[in-house]
Amino acid sequence: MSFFKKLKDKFVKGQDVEEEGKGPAVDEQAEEDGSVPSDHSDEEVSPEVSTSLPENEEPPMTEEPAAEEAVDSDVSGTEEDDKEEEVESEAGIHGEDEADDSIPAAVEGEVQEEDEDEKETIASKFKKGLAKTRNSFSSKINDLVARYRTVDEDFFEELEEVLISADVGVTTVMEMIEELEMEVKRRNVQDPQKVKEIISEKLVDIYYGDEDAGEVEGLAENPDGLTVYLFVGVNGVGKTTTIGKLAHRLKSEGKNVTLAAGDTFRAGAIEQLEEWGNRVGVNVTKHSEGSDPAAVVYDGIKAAKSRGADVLICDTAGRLQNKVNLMNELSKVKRVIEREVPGAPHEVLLVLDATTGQNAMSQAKTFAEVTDVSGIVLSKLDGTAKGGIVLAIRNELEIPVKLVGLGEKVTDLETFDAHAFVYGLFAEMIEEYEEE
Ligand SMILES: Nc1nc2c(ncn2[C@@H]2O[C@H](COP(=O)(O)OP(=O)(O)OP(=O)(O)O)[C@@H](O)[C@H]2O)c(=O)[nH]1
Ligand SMILES: [Mg+2]
Repeated sequence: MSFFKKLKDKFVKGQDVEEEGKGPAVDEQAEEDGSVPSDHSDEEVSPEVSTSLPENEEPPMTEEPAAEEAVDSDVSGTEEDDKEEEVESEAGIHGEDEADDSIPAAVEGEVQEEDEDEKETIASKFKKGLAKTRNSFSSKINDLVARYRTVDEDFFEELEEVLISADVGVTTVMEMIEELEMEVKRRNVQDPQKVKEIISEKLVDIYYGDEDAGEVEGLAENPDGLTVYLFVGVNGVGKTTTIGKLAHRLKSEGKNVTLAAGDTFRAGAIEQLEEWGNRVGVNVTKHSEGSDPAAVVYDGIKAAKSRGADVLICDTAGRLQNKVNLMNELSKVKRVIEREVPGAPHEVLLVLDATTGQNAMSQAKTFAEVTDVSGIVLSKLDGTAKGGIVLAIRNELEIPVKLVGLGEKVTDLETFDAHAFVYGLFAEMIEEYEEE
């Protein structure tokens, strides 16, 4: 069966195709959901990225933006007094019912509204989330195949450029072009139009590599007890937001979820996670700013166990003064988790911001050096025209992309599915596909 036909059968059947037309443009959508708790509205992410993990040990000790960032924090007054408490502190553990009851009506309404969207299919979410990439990538591909009569060397050279411009990554592109050339020869394809389909097929192959194709990799779980997920990544990439989204998703699957506010470093970070906790109605364990994250996580585990929680998700700081500090902090947190819950953490999820392109690749390499990363969360795929980074990450780092952020709404988090991804890239072509 043709590959487009396969994708069409899988993703288009039963789907309301016209919905694309009415779907809001990505930017409008972001504005519409501006209510997402965030401290980054005016923060520039990429320039900081390189300074946040310097190779040497010299801490640059740059600005700690406490003053600007903690604007809406009302906790600051009590922080000083709480600072001493550290490990034994129970102050951070909310009362059992507090979280669920304390959702303001407005917020609850918002989540309900978004539950409607949850009925969206995976296909339509990838399609919407990848609109920017698709618009740029597909039009380049279409333009390319329209200009060539036969598939020759120049064609492949231009295709190479198109793929690289989508951030697929040079190594991955080379590999892919080589395979494409072979495939085109093998199938004796002359018509550039037909190459589109082979390209889409190869994109999936590249993602899965030599492994059995088609397996969507979900998050690992603890079959007999508490599952612990640890989130890591530099500041501003979307850790806290993703934790909120994941908590919402797990909760709607019927799981009892609790969060630990392990980012005690950045001003306002604890409140941001709390806001998410309130919003999705899950418990948050916290200490005061500046306290020991390992102690927070320890208390989080205690709280999770005593509440009979199924999943504990731990937030961590994105910006420490240097790599050694980061390494020490993460390994301490991890040691506590390992000691308290055998077999945990079940996932160490590194969040990367898709809009930072190749910078995300170097962050991944750095984090892989300081801790065992079990999976990648690629956030903000909706915000880039260079969604090809997914393939580069998987192919060049050999770390699976487990989740992708496709927008700012609480429901805009999806398990990564390479087929749905490729469908998102070629949606119109696949929908219009008719077998000859
Ligand atoms: N468009 C879009 N925006 C996202 C997505 N995920 C996160 N964001 C936005 O990215 C910004 C930063 O997100 P945070 O969750 O605060 O990032 P963080 O990694 O926790 O940052 P630190 O706490 O400073 O380490 C926020 O404005 C989020 O709304 C996504 O998938 N799509
Ligand atoms: Mg955060």
